Amino acid sequence: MLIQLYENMLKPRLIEEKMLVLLRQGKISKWFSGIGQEAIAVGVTMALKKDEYILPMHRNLGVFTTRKIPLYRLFAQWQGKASGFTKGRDRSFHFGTQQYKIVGMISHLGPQLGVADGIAFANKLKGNNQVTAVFTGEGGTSEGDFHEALNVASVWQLPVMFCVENNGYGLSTPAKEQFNCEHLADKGKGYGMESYIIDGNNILEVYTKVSEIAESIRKNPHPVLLEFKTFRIRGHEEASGTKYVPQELLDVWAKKDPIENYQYFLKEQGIINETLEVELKVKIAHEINEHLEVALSEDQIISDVTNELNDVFKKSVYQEVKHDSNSKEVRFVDAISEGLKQSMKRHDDLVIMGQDIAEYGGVFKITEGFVKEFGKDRVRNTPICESAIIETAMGLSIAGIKSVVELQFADFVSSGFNPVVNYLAKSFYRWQQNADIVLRMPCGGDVGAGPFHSQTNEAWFTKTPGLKVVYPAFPYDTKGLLASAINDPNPVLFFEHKALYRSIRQEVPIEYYTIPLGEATIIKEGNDITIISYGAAIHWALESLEKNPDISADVIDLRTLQPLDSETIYNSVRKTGKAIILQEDTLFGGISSDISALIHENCFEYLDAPVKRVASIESPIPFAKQLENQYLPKDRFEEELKSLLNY
Ligand SMILES: Cc1ncc(C[n+]2csc(CCOP(=O)(O)OP(=O)(O)O)c2C)c(N)n1
Ligand SMILES: [Mg+2]
Repeated sequence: MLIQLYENMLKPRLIEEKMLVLLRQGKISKWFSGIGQEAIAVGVTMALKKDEYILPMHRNLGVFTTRKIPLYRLFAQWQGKASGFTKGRDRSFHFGTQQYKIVGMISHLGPQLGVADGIAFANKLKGNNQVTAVFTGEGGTSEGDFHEALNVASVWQLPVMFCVENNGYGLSTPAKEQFNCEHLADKGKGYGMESYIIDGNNILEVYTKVSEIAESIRKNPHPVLLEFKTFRIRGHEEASGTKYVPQELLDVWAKKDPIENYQYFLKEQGIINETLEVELKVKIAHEINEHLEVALSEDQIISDVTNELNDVFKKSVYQEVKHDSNSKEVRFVDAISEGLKQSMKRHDDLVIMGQDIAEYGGVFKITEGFVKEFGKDRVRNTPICESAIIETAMGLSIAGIKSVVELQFADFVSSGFNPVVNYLAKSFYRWQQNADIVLRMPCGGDVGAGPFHSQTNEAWFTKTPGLKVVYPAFPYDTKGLLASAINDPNPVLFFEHKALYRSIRQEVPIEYYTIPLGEATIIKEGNDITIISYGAAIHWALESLEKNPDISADVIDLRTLQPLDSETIYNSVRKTGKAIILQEDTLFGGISSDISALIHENCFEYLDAPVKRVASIESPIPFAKQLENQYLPKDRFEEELKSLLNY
């Protein structure tokens, strides 16, 4: 074991020395050096079992090498080649691998911590006594994600080890400009969490202490905060240098090199000698050269557009479940509640998380009674921390568990925006790890609730590749689409218009059934014009038609915005020659603009008039009734419809 620790530290050091040469030769793009910090990555990885997840950062090469990833695969990854882990789609350490139970970082640093919570939560649910280790630099601890992740881990007593590598700097920012307390470990107390300070340059201390702590977590699941004191000997990345670091500091820490000191110790103890040292170094150098040759001789990746587009979402076969004729009239809100409950029964590990969703039943009472039926493990009240909970959902997915997250109001997704658009959306494309998550988004106006409880913010997401966006308008569709969204292994934002919750009723099958995502419906047929809409606005369009029975219109309810059913739109517009799109969101940059462009590009010869978009005015959504009515396009629509018909 003592020699193994030594060899495992030598390997990343020698690889790095080689990489610095390749960097100068322009053969790799960027390099973040972990020289001087190897004891932490190696010690932690050695203290964990092979099947326990580790979530490393950019200075943790030792995690990857200690888990024995073949070196040519790492080299290929850094050169954007096919034997790497991301098919050339992401660089450096931005990848994960289920095979080696490593979940790599996204550039934003902090989200790793919440994802670790999710994996640890899955382990706790499975009762498998596993510990999860996640890394961050001391700079990353200033991010909100750090606070949220530690808080959730403590409240839920998750078996996770938060490993902070305090290496003195975050890029050029010294630790004293990053946080105002003596030790980061001191923060543990505030979170109600055990914490320890460990000499990060002493491999024996790292390995021994982390092994003990890991064992205690396995026996009794709980989170622990570890602060490893260490130092970043080289620049943030090679190009940025160390000019701003006082020479005295570099000198002091140079004497604390973890490998040199350990080597000295091993020799003094008679555990290794000069011959063995040279032997080990030659063996590793040999391995590096051999694997480098393999990677260098591999061709650069060539892929085509179809191939790239095919990898944005995980493929899944739509599971059609038909319903029988037993139905009853229910409200929109009941359809969601029933649908969710039936999915909870169908997927017996499906977890739902959200604020006040357990005993209280959620602010819209959709999960009322769920705790009683499914228990608190599967129906989780969460602290107020959208980022960490969405990251937790990602971690659950990595561990193979589906989840539904209820945003209390769709408006609040902005507090968890980063993990949605950067983690969930990009994960499958980057390293084939799907995000099996549904985010339920109670949204929309006409409820007199002002700028932060009335937005319909689907356009924030429809433009981000990797996300599916569903936005039903009727109870029947809602129930079937929710079931399919949950079955779908990809991240789905499921918009539920609050104004419809208790105002719209429909006959809805009692049993579980599915409706495919990505298919619009024509809810009314006519010849003179095509009306395209979704959500509450569909009902506004129908009201206008009721008032004007002489208007003969196709009414298309999109139901899903991403993927968009453009064929149904084109077929209708080719028949009617006119199209009007009604959208509740503000006009600029909304999906109606894209639909309009698509119609112009694909149906121009069939058009008898320019396509018309009708939407809310370009202001935040106001509170007072008169202002809100003026903001919404409800009343303007009829006028615009008539004017387009008369064009
Ligand atoms: C959200 C975000 N802000 C800023 C950056 C740029 N950035 C990348 S690494 C880094 C410093 C990180 O410092 P620390 O967490 O101490 O890790 P270290 O590099 O010292 O290991 C910065 C500022 C980023 N990647 N993401
Ligand atoms: Mg740092």
